[in-house]
Amino acid sequence: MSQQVALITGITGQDGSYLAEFLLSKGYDVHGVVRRASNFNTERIDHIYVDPHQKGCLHLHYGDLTDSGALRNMLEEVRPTEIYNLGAQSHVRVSFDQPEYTVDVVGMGVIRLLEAVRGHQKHNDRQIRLYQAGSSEMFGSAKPRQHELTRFEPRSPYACAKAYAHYQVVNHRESYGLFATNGILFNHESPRRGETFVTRKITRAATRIKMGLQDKVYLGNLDAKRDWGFAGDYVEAMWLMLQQDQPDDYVIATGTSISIRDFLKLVFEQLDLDWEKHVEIDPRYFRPAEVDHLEGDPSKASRLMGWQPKTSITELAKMMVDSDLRLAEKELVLKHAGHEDAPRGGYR
Ligand code: NDP
Ligand code: GDR
Repeated sequence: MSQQVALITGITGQDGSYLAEFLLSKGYDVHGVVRRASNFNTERIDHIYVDPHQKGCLHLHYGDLTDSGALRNMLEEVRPTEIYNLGAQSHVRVSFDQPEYTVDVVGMGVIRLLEAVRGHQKHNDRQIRLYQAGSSEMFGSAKPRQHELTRFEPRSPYACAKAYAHYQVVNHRESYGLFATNGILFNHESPRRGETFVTRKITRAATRIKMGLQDKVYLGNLDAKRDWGFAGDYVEAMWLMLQQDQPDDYVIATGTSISIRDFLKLVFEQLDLDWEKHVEIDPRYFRPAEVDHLEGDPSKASRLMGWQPKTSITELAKMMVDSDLRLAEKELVLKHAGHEDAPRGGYR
């Protein structure tokens, strides 16, 4: 088989980093799109960029989902066999503050990419398979358990933009025969999760509290329920979707859900702490519209691709707590050496 070449948008994010590791381990030539930033933003992939022992190769290119010319040029240069579109302004709460920008990247970004793929295929007589990172947020207020045929009832600018992207992918598949697949992934977390998402915010705070580095954590709605899996398990599902004979849409989830309050208990108990002594509610973290309960039915993915989640919520919480404990320990050493960090920003 000829060399598989993957192009990943959002490679610097949580999922991008796990997916890049996974594809490199399978011998892929991996290319990633990186945004220009005034600080280094490749922390999550630096270990694979410098490691010369990986089987494949990792290459980075400047680009952005708002820049269609750059996307088209990249396809000509990289000539990928598979594209994984993970790039996004992915924070639901922030999408209420930046609706236009979010829709531009999350919604319009996908049509820019689809059109670039369509043009490339037409002029080069070669096929590119495309994975689109869809989200359980598209289900919004639809009743659990949600599956591939559940109607979308989005509740945020982010979710509306993801739903738009979903239908564009279906439309390009049906109109032009593109191999374009939607993964509808429920929440997935890891030690690399961004610190402003609720699970990581909690494990980061609880471990810092354990080390005496802070005393309180301020949160919003504790009643919402989510179906949380491990990002490492979910990137394998992305890859499997592009190995099928036909493009399709798949829900990826664990099939169980718990509330934010239950996750708090789970984490604080692992550290022998009483969460109620350390958690305060700050209305700034409430959303104009909330998604109350997401719980997915992954039976199609299991039946057709043999995919199963491997990590329980307790194992996931432990993995995140262990990793954040090590971070907090490092912070403590620095603090004792007189290098105290600035207070963590309240906007998080
Ligand atoms: P992250 O927020 O961790 O990563 C997002 C990535 O997108 C980063 O690499 C970011 O770059 C990049 N990005 C942001 N804006 C642009 C842009 N304008 N052009 C190109 N790239 C951009 O997200 P996750 O890794 O958690 O999620 C990956 C994808 O899956 C996203 O599309 C998300 O919406 C979706 N998703 C995530 C779920 C989850 O639970 N994690 C569940 C369902 C869907 P930078 O590092 O420079 O900011
Ligand atoms: P979500 O994840 O919105 O599901 O989107 P997030 O962790 O931000 O929120 C989950 C739930 O926790 C509640 N919550 C808080 N959330 C944050 N961020 N901060 C808080 O302080 C806080 N307190 C309570 C929220 O109200 C919400 O109900 C994630 C993202 O990765 C999306 O990109 C992805 O599409 C979906 O998961 C599936």
